[in-house]
Amino acid sequence: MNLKLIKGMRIVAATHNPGKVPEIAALLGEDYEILTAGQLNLPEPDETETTFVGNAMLKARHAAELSGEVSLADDSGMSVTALDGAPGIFSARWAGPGKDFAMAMKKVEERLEEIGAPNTAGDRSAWFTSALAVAWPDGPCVVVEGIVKGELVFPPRGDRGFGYDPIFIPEGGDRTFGEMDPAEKEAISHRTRAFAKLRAALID
Ligand code: ITT
Repeated sequence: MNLKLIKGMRIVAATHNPGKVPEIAALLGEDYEILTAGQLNLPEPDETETTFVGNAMLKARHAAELSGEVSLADDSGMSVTALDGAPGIFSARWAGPGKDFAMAMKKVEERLEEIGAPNTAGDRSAWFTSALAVAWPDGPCVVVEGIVKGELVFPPRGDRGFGYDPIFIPEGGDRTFGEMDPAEKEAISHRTRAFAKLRAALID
C-alpha cells in the first residue's frame, strides 16, 4: 500500500469551514485536484473525540469512507493558558450555531476578566493547534500536529483570516493574524507547521 500523496491525485478537503479551504488549498499547492466536502455534499460528522488528533482522524475517515477518495481534515483551535487551555477543541462551538466569532472572542475576553487576568503578556498567552489527518478509503490514516504560540489582544484587530485571528498576535510579532495578508499568516501558522510534517511523511 502506497501511503504517499502523488502529484495529480484527487484529494478531498474534508472541511465545512470556508476559512480553512483557501489555507488548505494554498498548502497543497497546484499539484493536486482539490474537492471540498461542500462540493461533494458530504454531511458534517459530530466531533465526538476529546483531542484535536482524534477529531481530525474522525473527520478524515468520515470523508474518505463517504467519498471513496483520499481525504485531508484539519481539527484546530485556540487555547488560552489562563483559561486552562479553553476553548481548545471547543473553539468552533464557542461561536454557537450562528458561527458568531465576534461573540466567541468577547467570551474569551469576559472569561479572562472574570478570573481577573490583567492585560499582561504572561496572562494573555495562548496558542493555536492544528491537527491534520489524511485518510485513505481503504483504512489507513496519518495524523500530525502543529502549533503556534502567541498572545491575545483586545479589542479584536483586523478583518482578514477567520475565527479568532483578530485577537491573536503570533510570538515575536506586533500584528494580529487578522491584520496579516494570507501569505504572512501562512509563513508561520499552526496549519503550515502541521503541513510541513505531513509533507515530510507523505510527499516525495
Ligand atoms: P470543520 O470541522 O468542518 O473543518 P470547524 O470550523 O468546525 O470546521 P474545527 O472543529 O477544527 O473546525 O474548529 C476550529 C475552530 O478554531 C475554527 O472554527 C476557528 O474558529 C478556530 N481556528 C482554527 N484555526 C484557526 C485559525 O487559523 N485562525 C483563527 N481561528 C482558527
